[in-house]
Amino acid sequence: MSAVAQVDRQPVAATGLDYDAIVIGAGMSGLYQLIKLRELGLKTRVFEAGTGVGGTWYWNRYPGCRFDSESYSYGFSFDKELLKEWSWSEHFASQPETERYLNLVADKYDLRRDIQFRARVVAACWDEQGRRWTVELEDGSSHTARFLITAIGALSAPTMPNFPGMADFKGQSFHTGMWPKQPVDFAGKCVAVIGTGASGVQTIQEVAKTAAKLVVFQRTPNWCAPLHNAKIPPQEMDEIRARYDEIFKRCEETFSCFLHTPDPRNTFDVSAEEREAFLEKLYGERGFGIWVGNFKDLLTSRAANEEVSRFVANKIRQRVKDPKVAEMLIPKNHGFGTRRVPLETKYYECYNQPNVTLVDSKATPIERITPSGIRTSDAEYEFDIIIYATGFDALRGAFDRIDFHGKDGVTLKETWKDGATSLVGMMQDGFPNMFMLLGPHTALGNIPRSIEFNVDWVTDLLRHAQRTGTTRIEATEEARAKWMEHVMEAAKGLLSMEVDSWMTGININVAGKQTRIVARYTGSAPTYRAWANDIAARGYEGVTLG
Ligand code: NA7
Repeated sequence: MSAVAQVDRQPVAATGLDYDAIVIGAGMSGLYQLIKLRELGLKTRVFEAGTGVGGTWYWNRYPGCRFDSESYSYGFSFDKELLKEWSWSEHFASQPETERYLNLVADKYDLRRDIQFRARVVAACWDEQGRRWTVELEDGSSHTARFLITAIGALSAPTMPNFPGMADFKGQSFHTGMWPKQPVDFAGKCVAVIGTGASGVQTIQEVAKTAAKLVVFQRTPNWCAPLHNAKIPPQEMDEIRARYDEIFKRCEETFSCFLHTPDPRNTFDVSAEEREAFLEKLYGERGFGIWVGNFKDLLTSRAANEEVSRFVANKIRQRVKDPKVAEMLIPKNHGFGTRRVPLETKYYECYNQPNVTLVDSKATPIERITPSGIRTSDAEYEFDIIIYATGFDALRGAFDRIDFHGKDGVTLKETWKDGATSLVGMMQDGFPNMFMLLGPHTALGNIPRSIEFNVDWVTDLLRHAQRTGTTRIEATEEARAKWMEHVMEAAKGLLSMEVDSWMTGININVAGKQTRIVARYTGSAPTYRAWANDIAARGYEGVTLG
């Protein structure tokens, strides 16, 4: 551990600044970045809005929240000792287990002494003359540092709908991404869930177990597929542990860093029988295989996509007893995999239960929240609890909630008024010495794999700055423009780009953000890493060091 990692307000010798580096957020990115900054001997402060570490796994404590990526492909890979010590109890770990895991990491590295909790950052301003950032917290305090690293998450700015009457509801209401710490009891209660994305699906299948009545308000059905979760007995965990090198090597090689990667064949390269058997096999396997391990043209060929969609639609028809309800659950306006595929455990069977009702909230829209429940265009419902599983202002939402002022006082909001841009998702010209972990246009996929890459890349750049006595680092406009050209090129021809989702920036809860955009990098993770590594290998070409 670094000897200079005090949490006091003694200025960093020679610079007069409070810290060498400020990190915003103590989720997986912030924790790992803190560990790496200590290795560089940088005096670092992490500001975290919550009262504990974990980020996504701290805030999303809604019932049923768990991984959709295999647990052993999701944890940190950098610490061999930790890999030996920690046992995952299930192939897809639940939120409480992941939160425990991240707390163990924080304990092991004694990270909390450099983290200030209940510290929401509201503004950050660059001072060109002093080559420093001043970060302002909600409590009015301000803190200076040479470098600013945002570890604020890609899906961390929850969005609420704007139905009239929301404040008048007399029961309890929650957003899945801001779930309270104290358990919520559904037994004997009438519960509404609004939204059927990945969070809604996980919530619904859990709440349906105990609620007296559950009404699901679905605006757009999603294509869901079975998770096939299972416990990991100790002996199997030992076997997994012995394969960690192989597991992480595989994640490094695949398109989105998952254990699954596209099958090299096209959908119609094989006979109808072979195709059916392959899809059947994928549907019976764990995790994202049916989405990211499917025929390689699934997400680019309309005919291929229709064929796989037909297969999954039939599965839904087989699983849901009432044919009318089954049809309501089958997406009609987008093909399989063109939006994030929620993975489920008996989700469709919930709709066979007498206590669960599905409402088509496109056909009969929610008109208002009443003091006792929800009024749609054709009915009035009474509820004890309303759950908003209405998603996030993805990728740039967390940036928009902080007032970033860069060079010449220009704000990040102004800079991104026609859509967010970046150099490899990590830097933006006009904002020197600011680095974004999981910023817009990073490769997402299996997120911790991207986090580790992003943190290592930023750490190497800061190490280079230390060696060369550099105190100012800024992406060039040309390098950023070239990367953005590549981002746009990579998205061409993808069926997902035609569909409304957070991946295309169509999130109708956020005023003024209904323009179709390419929100994330859609090329492969290896291509993404090669691009970023190439910048470093060329002595940080495209980055001005001064
Ligand atoms: P998503 O996937 O964005 O889903 C949000 C859901 O909420 C979706 O079904 C929306 O319907 C629905 N929604 C949003 N606003 C409204 C209003 N105003 N009225 C009715 N329904 C609404 O968010 P999640 O939290 O489930 O998942 C986000 C990511 O987190 C996920 O991709 C994983 O990577 C983890 P719509 O489809 O827009 O019609």
